[in-house]
Amino acid sequence: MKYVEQVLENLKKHNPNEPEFHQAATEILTTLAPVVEKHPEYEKAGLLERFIEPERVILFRVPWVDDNGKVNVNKGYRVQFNSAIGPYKGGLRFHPSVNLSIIKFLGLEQILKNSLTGLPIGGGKGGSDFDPKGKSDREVMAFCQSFMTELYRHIGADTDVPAGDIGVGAREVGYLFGQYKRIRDEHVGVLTGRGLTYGGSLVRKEATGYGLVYITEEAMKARKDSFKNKTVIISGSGNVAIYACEKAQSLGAKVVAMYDSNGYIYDSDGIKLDIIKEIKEVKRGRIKEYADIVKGAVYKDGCKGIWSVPCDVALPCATQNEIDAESAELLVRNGVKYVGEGANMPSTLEAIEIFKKKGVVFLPAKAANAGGVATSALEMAQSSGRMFWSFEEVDAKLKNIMINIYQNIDKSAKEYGYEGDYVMGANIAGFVKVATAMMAHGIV
Ligand code: NDP
Ligand code: 2IT
Repeated sequence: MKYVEQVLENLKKHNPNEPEFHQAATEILTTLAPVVEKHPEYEKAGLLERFIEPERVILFRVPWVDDNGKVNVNKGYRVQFNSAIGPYKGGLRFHPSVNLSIIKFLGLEQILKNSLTGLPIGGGKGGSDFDPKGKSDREVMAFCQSFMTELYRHIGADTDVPAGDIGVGAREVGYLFGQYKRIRDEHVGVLTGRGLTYGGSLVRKEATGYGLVYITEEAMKARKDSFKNKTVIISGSGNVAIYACEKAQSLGAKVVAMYDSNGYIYDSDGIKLDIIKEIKEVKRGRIKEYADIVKGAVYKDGCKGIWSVPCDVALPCATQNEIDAESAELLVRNGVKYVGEGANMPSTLEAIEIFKKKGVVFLPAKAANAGGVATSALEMAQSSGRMFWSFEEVDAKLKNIMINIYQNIDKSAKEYGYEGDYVMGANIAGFVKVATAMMAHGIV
């Protein structure tokens, strides 16, 4: 049996009941066969076996008291996956679906994504099955303080630097940072996505969505195309979705549909983003309210229907496996030309196959959504240097990073004989840097 197949089979056997982790590992490992063939020394060094095994997994209890005085207990996770090229870096996700499989898939993806940014950051991910939805600010604070009261001993500005993800935004990062600082008595860049008054970076809030549009624009440019007058659909209506919408609109695109976990809105005139921001960022409300406010807009229950809306560009920005084979077929039939993944692993393996076969330009998550973590690394640089860069400066750096990522994955795909296959390109380009560093470190 070939080396990669053997490693994948062992991974499935020794990590049962982790379907998301299996899925991410399958996508990655199957594309690495040409790399390990070129480098027989990797097999001798057990490189893939070490690459797919987290350096450390931390699981902990998070007790907290709700507004009724009831004691609640959630699970806390931090997977410190790979520190070959820099300190562990990656977000925290608070969502009731969170389990070890999900955190491990996110951590594995993060290693290659962070490598693609070209900046010195390793891969990690964490979170909890805590659901911030419907909780009071005090309850969220109590939870965050309890979470950090365990996590603080495992992280540090040069060790492991968490940030946001689903359910973790400015409010949560603020409470987490406040507790870290109180326990450690250190005002350092131990979390990114911090507020602008206490060490945060301009553009971090916008970075993932903006970066997604910058890289998609670059793929369009290479095809003498642009966002101008394109019809776009964006799933989700959280941090990534909102700023992808903002940038796409500024480039002349018409965004006609968005969703939250209850259902989607369709506005044939183009979505009014200020109304979405008011509902989502200010009121923490439901997207349904948009159709009550905007004449002519419609709301439909259920998320899946969004993929039946005809579009030129689809930007999935909510969660994993939101586009299955059926939705991919529908998108293709309705004429989609570009799919850029803002969320992590939003397309199933079957959906990716369909996009590839039908010639859709497909930009995989680890390249397309790397702008968020890249700007986190810029935040770390500003913290270490005790500096504060202007919006224009950070935005220009972000754009440059996204263009470089596109060129890098395009080049790697061509080099290995898979022109236009950016899944191959991203996995290979991301992996080679990590592998080279791991080889240099010996068997660790
Ligand atoms: P938010 O919590 O801000 O928003 C998440 C959005 O997705 C909400 O609209 C939410 O709806 C929806 N959503 C979440 N889970 C589901 C689900 N199971 N089914 C349907 N809809 C769902 O998160 P972000 O915008 O930060 O993250 C979105 C995606 O982008 C995630 O995959 C994340 O890993 C990825 N990402 C985020 C980065 C960042 O910088 N924040 C960086 C790179 C990737 P509802 O409110 O109803 O739950
Ligand atoms: O998936 C991701 O890249 C993120 N949630 C952002 C991680 C970070 O450290 O900024």
